[in-house]
Amino acid sequence: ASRAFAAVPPLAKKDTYKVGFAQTESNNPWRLAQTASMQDEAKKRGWQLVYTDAAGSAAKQVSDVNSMIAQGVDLIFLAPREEVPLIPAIMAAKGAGIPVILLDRNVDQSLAKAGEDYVCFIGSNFIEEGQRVGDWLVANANGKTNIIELEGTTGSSPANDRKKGFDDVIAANPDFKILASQTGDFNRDLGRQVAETLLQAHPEANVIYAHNDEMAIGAISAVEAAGKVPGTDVLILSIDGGKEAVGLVVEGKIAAVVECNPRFGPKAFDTAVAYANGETIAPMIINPDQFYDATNAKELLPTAY
Ligand code: GYE
Repeated sequence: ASRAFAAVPPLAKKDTYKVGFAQTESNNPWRLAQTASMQDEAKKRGWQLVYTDAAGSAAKQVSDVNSMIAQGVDLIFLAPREEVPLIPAIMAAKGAGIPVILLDRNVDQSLAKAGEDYVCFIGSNFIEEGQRVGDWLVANANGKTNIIELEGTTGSSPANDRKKGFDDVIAANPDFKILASQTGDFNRDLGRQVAETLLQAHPEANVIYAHNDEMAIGAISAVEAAGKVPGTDVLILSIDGGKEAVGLVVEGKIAAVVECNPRFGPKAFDTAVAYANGETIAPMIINPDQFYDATNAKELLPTAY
């Protein structure tokens, strides 16, 4: 109830800051690239970075934020694992007078708001990422219309939005059918297991849409284990666009991948400084994302993270 009446705490102007970065997990190249980008930027500016890794637990991430509050950081960068469970952490920081900037994942907009409870969200447009994959499939399917969807972490904004963006495109194209959609928790091995089970249950499947590279790479193993050829029998589509996945596009095993840019450091720190300077901050700051398929993957591979 209090949130409707109090603004986001200000950030004092200082030469250097002590800021927190509450990471959600570090079990994939995307997370490692994001963390490296934040650490490099802190070092470059001479800011102190208090880094925590919630290891895939929203409960641990809440306590990580609470410990940053206790340490008296100036500002908290938070990559909220799920849309709802991190709300109390945002409100606790606000109550303690510490501004929060959300990085890469968003929170439930009916429970907390940019410009009111936290400064802003910086990240990709996940609905658009899903749409771009769907549009590519509709244009390039060549008769492959039977889809298995591997969803990201249940309750996370990228899983919710990548599903919505893609499913809406498919719903508008009645030739295409989503046979099954199940979570693989953004995880390579779980993605492989779920893809194996779903390929057995739906042998007519000829498209797998994975919400991230890790599950797409797991799905390649599942397709091969089923005696099928990725790229020929089953089109595999992904989001993240790390080096390994873009290399697999070059090899023809992944058909197309939308990049989700993990290089947050410069933008995140610039936004904190702009906030301290009293500039108006947009509620959503959207990172630009590349798109890779057979037409450009080889040329762009050196630029992938
Ligand atoms: O796609 C995934 C990671 O939140 C955008 O989380 C991020 C996603 C990214 O673990 O690989």
